[in-house]
Amino acid sequence: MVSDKLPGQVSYPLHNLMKKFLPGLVVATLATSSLTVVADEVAEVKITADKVQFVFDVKEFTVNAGQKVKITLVNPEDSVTRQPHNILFVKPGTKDTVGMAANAGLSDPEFLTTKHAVPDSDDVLFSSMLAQPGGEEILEFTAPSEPGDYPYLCTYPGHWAIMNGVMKVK
Ligand SMILES: [Cu+2]
Repeated sequence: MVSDKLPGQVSYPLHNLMKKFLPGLVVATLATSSLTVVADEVAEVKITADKVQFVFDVKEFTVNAGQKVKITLVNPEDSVTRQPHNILFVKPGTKDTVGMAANAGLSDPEFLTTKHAVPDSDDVLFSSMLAQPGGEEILEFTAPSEPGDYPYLCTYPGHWAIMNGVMKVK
């Protein structure tokens, strides 16, 4: 009679333990892969700049109020325009104001270098650094507690008018 277990064979106590906890594990896995966003889950959003036009591929996304958000801004390696891009999240209704401030920023010699094309404005809530072609920038923040439509835009001068979108906070 062979009493030794084969390598990898599960002993009975462990097997029972697995049976006891497995249903719970399955439920947890389903919950995290569900499309329903859970408040304490990080909303990861990848936003890619178009290679030819000054537009983002994501025009709109929704998060919960107070949710942690991680934005990955991608500037494609094979960008045709070879322009840098950033991403700013601004207060509801202030996209144009911030965009105009960005255009005006060109008179500041540091605007496109150390300031990463981010205008000095109280309407700017969160901003990334400039991503060069072939690069990416990560921007992490906590979504506002106030529900609403929060515009996002690239403030590299001349881009914002069409290079924008809306983060819906519900
Ligand atoms: Cu841009």
